[in-house]
Amino acid sequence: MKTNDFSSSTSPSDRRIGALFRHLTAGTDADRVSSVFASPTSGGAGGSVFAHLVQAPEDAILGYLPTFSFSFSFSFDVTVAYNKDPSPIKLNLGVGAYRTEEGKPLVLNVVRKAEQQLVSDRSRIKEYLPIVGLGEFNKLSAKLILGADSPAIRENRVTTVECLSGTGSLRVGGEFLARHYHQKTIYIPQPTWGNHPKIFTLAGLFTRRPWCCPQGSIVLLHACAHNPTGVDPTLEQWEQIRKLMRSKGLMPFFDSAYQGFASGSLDTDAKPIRMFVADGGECLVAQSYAKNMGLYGERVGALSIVCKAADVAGRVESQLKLVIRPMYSNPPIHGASIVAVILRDRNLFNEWTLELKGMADRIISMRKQLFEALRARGTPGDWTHIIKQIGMFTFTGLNPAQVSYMTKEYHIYMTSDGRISMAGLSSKTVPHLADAIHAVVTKAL
Ligand code: KET
Repeated sequence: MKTNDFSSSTSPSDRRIGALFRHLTAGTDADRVSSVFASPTSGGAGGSVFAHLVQAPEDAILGYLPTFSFSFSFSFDVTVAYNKDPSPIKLNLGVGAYRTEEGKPLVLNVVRKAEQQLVSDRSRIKEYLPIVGLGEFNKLSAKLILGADSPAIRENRVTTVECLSGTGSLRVGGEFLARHYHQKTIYIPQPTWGNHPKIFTLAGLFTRRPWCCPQGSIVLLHACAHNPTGVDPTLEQWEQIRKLMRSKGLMPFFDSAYQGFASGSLDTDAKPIRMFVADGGECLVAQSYAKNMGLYGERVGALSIVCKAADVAGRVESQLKLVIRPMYSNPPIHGASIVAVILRDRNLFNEWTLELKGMADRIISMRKQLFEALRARGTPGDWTHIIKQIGMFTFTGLNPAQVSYMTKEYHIYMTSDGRISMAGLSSKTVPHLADAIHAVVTKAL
């Protein structure tokens, strides 16, 4: 039988291959079919069909690629540069990931304990989770962010789906809104986390800065520990924001990536969200366990949509499934199981809150130490924002030229907007950072 002679076969699979062959060769003469080496996708001498692609820029945070646009313009990958830098005093303050006093990544004790429990339980299986993820994790996550006594939970008005950490929760929520909400524009803070505009644009929404939000628009709010500024509204200001937003029929979409990291208390950091839920209105909340449980690489998060009625919440969930299923089918099981073990067990939960407070306190102590170190050096300028700002980051006010100078001369790596991760500092490295800041601000760059 010739290669293209499957049709004469009686075997069903040969007949299917024959049909496929006829489709592929329709409109193509036999000579061209035989000269496969002339084809652009074959392994022949021709160039790649992707040859026209330009090198895409690295991500500003995860790729650490600050692009400096001053007197001489160059860009480089800070991770690569940091890793290549042989200097013993090099310091990476780029990504918002917690480090110990020794500069090491931290796996929480409670996480280790929960993982022990999980691996020793032989009844655990690796079947697919439902499209909405682990049910118990979803319930516990809603309670964690909205409060155990939340009327919205009691009245079954909340739908929660497990998503791929904070980013995945924002992406799923964004696409849900793009498909079903009457307004297609989301107003995002300026400045904000660099990934926000990209996530929402790809989800199908238009992104704008919040100069003037028309009636009914979606507004993205950092629930606490605003990234990158570290400046949060007071509760009184949140109340004004709530009243204003509700009066204009705006839809709040909270990004909660740092619950517990701002104040050290999970409940305190959730207060702004709970104020909005308490008024009986609707909102979306994207939760991440990357920072507060140190589960960065496990990609554990949740999207909750608070609705006005239980039947609406049920229909919302059915539509969320239609967003998720073709995107990644269903979420991973391991990280969500770790979170569920910790949230369901009173002892583990209490231990977690202590460890979380420990991380938050260490960051606050770094703020004080850096502030004192600059004061001791008589560094020009008002540096009180270092102790006033909240959460993982300090928005130093250093410009890209100053950041570049600190990288070149002091081996200190950070994003080009002058954001430093306080969680990457330690008592040992504070003097080095203070020396660098002092040098750079007295140099008039
Ligand atoms: N929201 C905010 C405000 C945020 O800072 C991050 C991560 C996320 C969501 C997403 O986190 P996830 O890991 O998807 O749960 N920010 C740090 C890491 C990153 O850029 O991915 C950062 O700013 O360094």
